[in-house]
Amino acid sequence: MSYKKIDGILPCHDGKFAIVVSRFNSFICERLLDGALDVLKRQGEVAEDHITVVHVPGAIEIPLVCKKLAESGNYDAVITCGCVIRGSTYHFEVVANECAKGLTQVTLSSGVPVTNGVLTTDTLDQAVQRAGSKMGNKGAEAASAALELVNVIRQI
Ligand code: INI
Repeated sequence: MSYKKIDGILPCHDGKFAIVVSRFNSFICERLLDGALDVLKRQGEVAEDHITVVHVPGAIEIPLVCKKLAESGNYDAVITCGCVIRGSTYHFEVVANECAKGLTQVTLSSGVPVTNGVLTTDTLDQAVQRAGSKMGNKGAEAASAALELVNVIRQI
């Protein structure tokens, strides 16, 4: 007996992708965007005219725009790039939790993968480390997950 195996591969020439990027902590978010674009182009082999980049004010606004993009029927996956850094108030928890919850809700309700490239860190240094330095690039990770999911879903 041999089983059917479904594994995501990364190349996705005809896939259409949207990237939602937060302006809050833009110094970090633009590096996450660089990482996401690099993976889409070099590993996904996605043409630039199949990629749409949307900027929003902050992480709280990311899920709504993802929902509009996912429901438009124009994209196979939506990638997010954001950065929430802990301050001295409860606001961090609200922004970080509501954003993550919103992304999951949009994924499940729309059936379009929305991948999470939103950093939630205690310090700016931790964010820098995850935006293209020693701990990788969370935007690149989210783009890679999006490519893989599009290919997995196409095989199901
Ligand atoms: N938005 C972020 O993307 N990151 C943060 O760290 C952050 N903090 O800490 O406040 C943040 N707040 C703004 C929020 O996302 C909304 O844009 C704002 O509340 C307007 O709705």
